[in-house]
Amino acid sequence: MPRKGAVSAPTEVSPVVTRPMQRSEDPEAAFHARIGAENLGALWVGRRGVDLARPGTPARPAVWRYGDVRPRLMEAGGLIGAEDAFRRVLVLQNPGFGGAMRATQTLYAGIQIVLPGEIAPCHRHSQTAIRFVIEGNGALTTVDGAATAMAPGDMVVTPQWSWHDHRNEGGEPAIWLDILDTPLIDALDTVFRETHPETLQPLTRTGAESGPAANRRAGPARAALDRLARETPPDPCLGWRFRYDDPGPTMAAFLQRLPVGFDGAPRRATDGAVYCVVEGEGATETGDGAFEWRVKDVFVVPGWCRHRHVSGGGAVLFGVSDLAVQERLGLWRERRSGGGES
Ligand code: GTQ
Repeated sequence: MPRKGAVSAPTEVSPVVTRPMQRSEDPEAAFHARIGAENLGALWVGRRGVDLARPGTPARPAVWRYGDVRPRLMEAGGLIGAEDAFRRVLVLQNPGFGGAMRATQTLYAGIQIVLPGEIAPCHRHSQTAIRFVIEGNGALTTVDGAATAMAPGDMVVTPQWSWHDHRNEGGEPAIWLDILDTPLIDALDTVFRETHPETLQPLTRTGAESGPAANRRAGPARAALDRLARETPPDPCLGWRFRYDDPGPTMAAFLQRLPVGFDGAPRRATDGAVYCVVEGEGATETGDGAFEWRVKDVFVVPGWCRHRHVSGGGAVLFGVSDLAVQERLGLWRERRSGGGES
């Protein structure tokens, strides 16, 4: 950090003052100590050595392998019921945040399990949630009075402040990826949360069979992606990328297809993303190392992290990032590069 003696406060003047000149030997240090006590800090010292030219999230590229996580989910299922846990979720904690519940700078991610017959009780909060179903048929989520079936590959959105509960009426565990904008909403100090008086809210309307909600189903989303793949050439960095219709004010969601033999070009963008592998396998290379992924694995590419994807047999990825809020604020940037770290 800063140079010698600039920041650390000198110890209080000793009762036996034998060298009265000691303090004034470093008047700058004395100044910083004095103003620190007055809740003031010198910008030119605090910023010394800090790279202000580009973003620098502590988030690291990271992968959670489903083969490792699933047994832990089943263990959790034996330890506590969904209703007692309220949400029985294993949180994907990015190693860059020292155990905090953050996957990226602005996004929370977790994997939730609801066993047959179980209920995750009704509540609402000011965060938006996007869920992507990984396995199990027979779960339902009710959002503001309308029940929606959850099948593998479906995306379900819980808009901010809408009542929601989940239940599993099928015969197999239901497991899905939850992505919430919690760290962002937390940074704004606007988190509110309320528990519904009933475990399950009353059903007051039928779910939407058309419009955005219908297009978030596995089949229609995949059909839209395949249409894109038939009609347009693949992007050198992204392959084909279908963007879901408006999943709320902060997050964007994608279904992305990497063609067979994909050897992606490097790219970085300011939106940090969480991906779930829907089909196939491949690898992602970053300046912080490379990792392989396969079906149902979840991985994170932090904001402004230069990376590229490769996939021999082709792959389909589901992705969520904070792109929507960055666009709204006019902050989003991307760079596609041959080289040069900047
Ligand atoms: O299902 O409502 O993973 O409120 C974290 C917070 C899931 C949910 C999470 C939540 C939920």
